[in-house]
Amino acid sequence: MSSDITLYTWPTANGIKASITLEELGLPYKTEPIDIGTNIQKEEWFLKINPNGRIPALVDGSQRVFESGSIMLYLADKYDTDRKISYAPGTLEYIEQVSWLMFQIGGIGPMQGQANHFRLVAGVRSDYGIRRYIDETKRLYSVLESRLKESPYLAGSKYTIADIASYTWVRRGPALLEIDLSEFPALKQWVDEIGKRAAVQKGADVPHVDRTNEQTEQFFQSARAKIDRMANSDNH
Ligand SMILES: N[C@@H](CCC(=O)N[C@@H](CS)C(=O)NCC(=O)O)C(=O)O
Repeated sequence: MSSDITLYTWPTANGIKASITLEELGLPYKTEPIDIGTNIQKEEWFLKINPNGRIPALVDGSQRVFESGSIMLYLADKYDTDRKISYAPGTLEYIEQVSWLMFQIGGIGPMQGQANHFRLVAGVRSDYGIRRYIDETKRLYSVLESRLKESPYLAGSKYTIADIASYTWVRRGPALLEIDLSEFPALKQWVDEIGKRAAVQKGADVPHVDRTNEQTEQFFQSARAKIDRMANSDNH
């Protein structure tokens, strides 16, 4: 099947869900780097592709697709005819796959996103905010842990887009939030295994940004240290 795909993205947890999916499917695509630090994603031309002004977004011929979850479903439904990383619509596993995908989109993404904000980015220090969102992130990880104790992958016996969606967030839990994944052994094993896939490694580097892992970790550490130096601003 032919495709004419342009992916507008940046190598963040949401961005790489789309590039990893494209790499897993072996689909050709063009990448338009959207450095979210410069706010190009709020420009008029980009809002026509994603009215929400965020990455990732994709254009395939005359079709625009925004929201990482809908991009993954679109690519799987249209191009994964061999069912390499998805289950076929109409099957029991398909609904399981969509359920775990929505669990990530509605749970881990927003909660871990807020945890990242309070722990690394906020202009004030809120111990309440940090605790609340890290605790909630860990609670969601424990839901994944329970599932992965009974099933090799989230939707069943096969690695699917549901795994990709949670993987991109969970892999960053330790470096960003100092979450110790050894508390979640099945989840840790799953993260380590998915991280070895060639398509995952390739897709996680789209677009390539010239920064080593050490520099990235150093950047996260300094951001946390900056928050730690502030006085807690919560009213008790
Ligand atoms: N629910 C959206 C969230 C997208 C999102 O929050 N993207 C972030 C990067 S991970 C972004 O574009 N941030 C820049 C901004 O908010 O302006 C999705 O899953 O695609």
